[in-house]
Amino acid sequence: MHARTLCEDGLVQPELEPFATRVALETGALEPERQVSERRLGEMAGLYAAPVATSSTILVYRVSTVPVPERSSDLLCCTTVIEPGLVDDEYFMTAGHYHAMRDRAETYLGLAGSGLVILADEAGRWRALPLRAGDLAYIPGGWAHRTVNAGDDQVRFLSTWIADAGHDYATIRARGFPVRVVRRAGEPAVVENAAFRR
Ligand code: M6P
Ligand code: ZN
Repeated sequence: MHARTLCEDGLVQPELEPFATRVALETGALEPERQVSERRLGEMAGLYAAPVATSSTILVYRVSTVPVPERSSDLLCCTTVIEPGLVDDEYFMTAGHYHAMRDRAETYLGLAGSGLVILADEAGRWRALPLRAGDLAYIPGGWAHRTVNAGDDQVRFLSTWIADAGHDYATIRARGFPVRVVRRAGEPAVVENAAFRR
């Protein structure tokens, strides 16, 4: 146990005050909103199969975070809202990452829309999990994760993960995921990613 949290009488001394945050289910916003980041299409050039203008300011997704100390005894929570859209035939998605601390797990709870969580491990195995309202996706340590909006409406979900996990984006930038999610005859299809490097 962490020495700082132990009193002389052996009782755990809480370091943080309990707090409540509202998740506005109809928008995915947090109330109050404290830390919001937006990912625009231009920043995602190279992640989609098709070329993307680095100048594109089209909003792809927004992340609202509940800030807490980034240590193993805390849990980070955020909501993510992915807009519907396509880059050529590839659905809008998050950048995707491994955790810098590879063994750290995460959960996603779907709030709205029709999403897919694509997972990959460093041996090149992959999985796809559904993410619609009420779906809980469990992401064990060692699995990179990317969320795809495979529908026509916003995908909104709540994530919770061990707060010291960190984001490793570089490995995904360099290797990609083994699969992509594309629209075929109006329906989502998971297809091999020709550019994937193990
Ligand atoms: C989820 C969590 C966050 C992540 C966000 C966007 O909410 O996994 O940690 O930041 O999705 O995904 P990415 O960081 O890959 O762009
Ligand atoms: Zn993560």
